[in-house]
Amino acid sequence: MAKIYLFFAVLTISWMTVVISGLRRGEDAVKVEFPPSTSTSFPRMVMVPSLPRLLEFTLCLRLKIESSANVENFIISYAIGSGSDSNEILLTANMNAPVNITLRVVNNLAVLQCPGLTRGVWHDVCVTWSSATGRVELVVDEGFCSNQVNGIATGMSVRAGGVLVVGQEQDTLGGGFDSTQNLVGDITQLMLWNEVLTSSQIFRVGSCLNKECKSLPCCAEKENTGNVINWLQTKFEYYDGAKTSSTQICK
Ligand SMILES: [Ca+2]
Repeated sequence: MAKIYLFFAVLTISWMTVVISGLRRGEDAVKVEFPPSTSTSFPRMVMVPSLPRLLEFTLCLRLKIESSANVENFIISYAIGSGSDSNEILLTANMNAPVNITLRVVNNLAVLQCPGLTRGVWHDVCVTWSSATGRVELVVDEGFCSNQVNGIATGMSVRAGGVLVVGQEQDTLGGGFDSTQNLVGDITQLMLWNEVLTSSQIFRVGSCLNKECKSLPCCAEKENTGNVINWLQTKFEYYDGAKTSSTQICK
C-alpha cells in the first residue's frame, strides 16, 4: 500500500512541476474572459490581497476588447472607499474617436489618445505614474502607440488597503457596479510594479507579451512577474461568469 501512495505522490509532484515550469517559461498561461454584464450579474475578478501605498507604479496587461463591447470599457478599478471619488486607480479604454486610454490616479484624470487601439485584437498595454513628476505615460504594443500627460496627482500617493477589481468599476468598496461600466473581453498577464519602469524595460515587457516572446530570453522572468501583482502567483477570486481558460499567449 505504501508503494501505491508513493507512486501517486511522485505522479502528483511530477504533474505539478510540469505545469508550473510551463507557466514559468511563458509559453502557456491563463487568460480571463469577461462576458457582458446584466442588471444583476457583474463578471469580475477581485484581487485577494490589497495593494501597498504607492508613490509610483507601472501597470501592464495584455487586453482584447470584444467587438460587442461598450464604447467605454472599465478595465481596472482600485477603490479605497465609497463615493464618486473612491477610485485611487481607474483604467479605462474609450473606443469612440478619438480612441483613448484613460488613467485616473487619486481623482486626477489622464486621457491618452491611442488611435491604434482596436476591438477584437490583443494589445499589450502599459501605463506608468509617478508622484514625484506627476507624469503618466502610456505604451501600447511596444511603442506603436505612446503618449504622456503631466500634472497627474503630483505629490500624492495611492493609499494602501483598498480593493482591486478587474472588469467592473466600483462605486462602493468591492461593489456599486453598473452594467454599462464594465469590460467585455479578455485579459492576461496583468502585472503591477511599485516603480516606473524605463522605456527599454517596458519595451521588453511588451515584447515578452506578444507573439515574438518565444524567441526572447526575458520572457517569464522579471518582465512577466510584477513585484506587486505577479500574474503567476497573485491570487484572484472570480465572480458572475468571469472565467479562466488556458491560452497560448504567444500566438
Ligand atoms: Ca460607477
